[in-house]
Amino acid sequence: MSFTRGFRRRDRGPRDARLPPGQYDVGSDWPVLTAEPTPRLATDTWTFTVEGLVEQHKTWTWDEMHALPPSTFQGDIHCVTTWSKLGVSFGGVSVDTLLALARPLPSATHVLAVGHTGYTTNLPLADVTDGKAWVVWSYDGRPLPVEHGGPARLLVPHLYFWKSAKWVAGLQLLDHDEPGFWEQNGYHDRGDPWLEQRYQGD
Ligand SMILES: Nc1nc2c(c(=O)[nH]1)N[C@H]1C(S)=C(S)[C@@H](COP(=O)(O)O)O[C@H]1N2
Ligand SMILES: [Mo]
Repeated sequence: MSFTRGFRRRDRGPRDARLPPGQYDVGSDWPVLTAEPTPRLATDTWTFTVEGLVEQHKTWTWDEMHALPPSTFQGDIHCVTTWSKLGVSFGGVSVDTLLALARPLPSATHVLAVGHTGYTTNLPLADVTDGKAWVVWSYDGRPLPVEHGGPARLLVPHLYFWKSAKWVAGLQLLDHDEPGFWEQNGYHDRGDPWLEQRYQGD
């Protein structure tokens, strides 16, 4: 009997502990999932806005965003359609940095992330604070490809990837939960992959 050490297959062999239940490792692929036509956004007119229940409504231009303290994420992303991508790295700015400047009011409990295309997704404020969410414009040290949300997308890697709005335009701070695009179409309100919160009722 002989073994090939390190032999791995996608559907056999030891399961990577980084994979949440029901997920598989997509490897070097990166599937594209987009509900709307892919927009071409020019960075010289691009803006990101934090508004709603904040002390200071804030809008940043592309250059202003890049002047903020940089922040990177290294880890894994999980799509509700069951693929996960392990060991990815993104660069941009922490949502904490943006909220520290806009200063959410005590009444703010949720955010609605809005895309330049009109795509929306909702999150509890606690899911985008304390180092859990980013606005990112680089992937693996290169500009984020347009089909993956470039020039910039939201990144909330601890939740299913539909929460990571591509072509993100801003965050609205709310005192209530407001279901976004997929959440209105049967997907779970929060979407924790470790709890398999895929659909409403999960
Ligand atoms: N604007 C926008 N953002 C979006 C989506 C979308 O359709 N439009 N799809 C979501 C879903 S369901 C997933 S799985 C990821 C896919 O990101 P990717 O295409 O970079 O893999 O983006 C999320 N963000
Ligand atoms: Mo998805």
